[in-house]
Amino acid sequence: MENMEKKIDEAGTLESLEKIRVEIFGKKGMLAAEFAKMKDIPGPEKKAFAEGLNRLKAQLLERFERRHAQLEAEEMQSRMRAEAVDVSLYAPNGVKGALHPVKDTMDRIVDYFTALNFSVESGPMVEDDFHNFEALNLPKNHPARDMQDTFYFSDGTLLRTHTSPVQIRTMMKRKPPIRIIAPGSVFRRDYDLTHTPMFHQVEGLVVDEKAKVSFANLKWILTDFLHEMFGEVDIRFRPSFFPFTEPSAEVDISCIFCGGSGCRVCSRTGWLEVLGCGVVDPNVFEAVGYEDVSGYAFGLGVERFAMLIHHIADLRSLFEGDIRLLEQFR
Ligand code: 2U9
Repeated sequence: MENMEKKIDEAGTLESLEKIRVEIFGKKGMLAAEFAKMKDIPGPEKKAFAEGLNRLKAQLLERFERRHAQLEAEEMQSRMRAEAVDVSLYAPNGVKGALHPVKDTMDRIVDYFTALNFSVESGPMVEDDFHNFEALNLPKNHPARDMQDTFYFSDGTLLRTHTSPVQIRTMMKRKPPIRIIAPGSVFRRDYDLTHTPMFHQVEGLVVDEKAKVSFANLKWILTDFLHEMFGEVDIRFRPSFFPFTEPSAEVDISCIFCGGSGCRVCSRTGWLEVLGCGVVDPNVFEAVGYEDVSGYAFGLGVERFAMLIHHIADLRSLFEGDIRLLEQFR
């Protein structure tokens, strides 16, 4: 009996413990042989004999289970040691990844605005006429709605042509004040040197009580933003027109290639157009059921920013997936 306990305790592996289990508890094992002796025990002593054997069985079982748990834990430990990976090891010749310049630029833009307490919103890329056009004061006959410019599906839905429907959806589910940016992919039927059918925008929208939002606020934030993105450039706001803003402006920076003296990139003007913006048109607020508020909005193309920041000459190289482009951004 002591011999059996010792055997259990000394089993060095789960495999040898299993052999011992069969030896003790198996059909032809030591306990079965002891129980078989019952038939030769005289009647009055049978009960005590059986009790003694059952106690022994319980003791051995407990011993076995304890050892089994120990061995299982030890084997797990040694397997974990054997399979451990030291992530701090120096990796010679390791190939590092890099963010795509569009993603990197998008992150920098988003970081600027989130630091100023703007929240980041997103929405569907397949949109309907109301959210993409109607609510944005783009009337039924507006050229942007043309089949030539917009990808339509046969059921009348479309690929969003700007991220503005995200702002519409946000206003319709939330009350002012609103302070959001909407980064994302947009789609237009255009393909040439300076246009691709899919590109990325970041748009911003601020809405609050009338006294709290002005064109002056818009001018300040965009000026600060452009200095953050392009350094010490001159900035000018030019009057423009968008259906969803009134008044509207386009924003130029002094050419970062020639410093403003005129070169091929800026078409000898000394200026590069980088943003559109304006004060939100009252018709937009009417469409989403907002009253007594004022707001400003802006929009930019991320690819254009990426090309200017990283001096990339051809827009299409951003979409070719050539690893030699990415290797330059590690
Ligand atoms: C709502 C109200 C107003 C977003 C705006 C622009 C001006 C703009 C272009 C920049 C380059 C598009 O990617 S681009 O071609 N965008 O000039 N975007 S104001 O105005 C909004 C948006 C949503 C509810």
